[in-house]
Amino acid sequence: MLPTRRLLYTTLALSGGTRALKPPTTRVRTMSALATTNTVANKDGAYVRHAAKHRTDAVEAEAGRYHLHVALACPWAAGALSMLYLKGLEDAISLSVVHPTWQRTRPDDPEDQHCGWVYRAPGDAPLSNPLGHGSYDCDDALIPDPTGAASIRDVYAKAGDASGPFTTPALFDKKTGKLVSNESMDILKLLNSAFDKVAKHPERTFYPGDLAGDLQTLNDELVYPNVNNGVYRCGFAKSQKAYDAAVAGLFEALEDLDKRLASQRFLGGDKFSWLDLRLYHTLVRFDPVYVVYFKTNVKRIADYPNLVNFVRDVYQSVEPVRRATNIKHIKMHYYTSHPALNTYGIIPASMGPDLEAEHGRGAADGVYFTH
Ligand SMILES: N[C@@H](CCC(=O)N[C@@H](CS)C(=O)NCC(=O)O)C(=O)O
Repeated sequence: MLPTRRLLYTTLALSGGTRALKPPTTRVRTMSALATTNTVANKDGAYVRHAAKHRTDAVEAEAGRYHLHVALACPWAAGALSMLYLKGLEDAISLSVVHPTWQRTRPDDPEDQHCGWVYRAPGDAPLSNPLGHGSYDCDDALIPDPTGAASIRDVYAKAGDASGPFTTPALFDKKTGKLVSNESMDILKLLNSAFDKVAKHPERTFYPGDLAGDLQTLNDELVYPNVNNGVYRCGFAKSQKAYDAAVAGLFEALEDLDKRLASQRFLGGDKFSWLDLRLYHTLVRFDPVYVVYFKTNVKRIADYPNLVNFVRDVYQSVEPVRRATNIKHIKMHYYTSHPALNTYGIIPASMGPDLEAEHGRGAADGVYFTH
């Protein structure tokens, strides 16, 4: 049987349609050749995340050599940025922050429809969504790329990767001109210990050795597949069946995590680890964005007493993580960057739970493991 769209065009052509009614084959081909992370689904309509192409577990701990490209909206990048702040690496690793609203990255080429992260400076003219709707300002959180790159795609292209996906976080080596890693799990680990010679907080670790196996297992079996990536599997599902499976897994995992966090302050006990960081950055986006945008509406995080207070506790007790949390960028990105999901780029009102409210889980001091 013919696919629906092809059938529609064929029917119009048979009924006296003109050349203008031909399927837009060139445009479709161009878009699929340069995939974004959310355009890929398997034959059952389930969202499939691209594996990161640039990986490493080794760097030279040289101050001033590396640069981190970040989207504050992106949970993976905000995690990496949190780690950079937690370790006190602001003076050793330079940083740039993209505009939250995806744009055409080759606006002068009508054949090239790729949309992705672009750089703008605070005070530049506001941007519209990729269809031209809305007006999204350039605020003080933006940090343009120091080399003048216009987009993350340009950064990758300069480093020899012209095909993407052009994702954040991306750790770039200024000395070799190469992308060191665009996998947040690698970047977290590298920032945690590989730069200790140039870090202000070499004594802090977020990978406690005695809990390594337990945290990794909890991540691999529950937190990453069902929660961190689970919200994306809900939001970018292309079939009801795929969505149903993702949303069931997500809420089973949230029930489980809420129970765990009833008897312990953090996932590894009374101190804050990398896995708490990963969980936090999904949960803090959940009510302001995912409940609406990714249809994760069985419950809100505000309905889980331990999860909502865990988020508040991290926000209030772990100041570097709070510094990497920007709810305005988070909302602006998701609601304005995918015209197929939100044509007019309207940003809903709620900012999510009050992150400053009392959480009753513990004091701000003593939350860090030490090496
Ligand atoms: N495996 C990557 C995934 C990163 C990722 O998916 N980033 C998204 C933003 S949340 C992105 O930059 N997407 C741009 C695109 O797909 O073009 C990681 O965890 O670092």
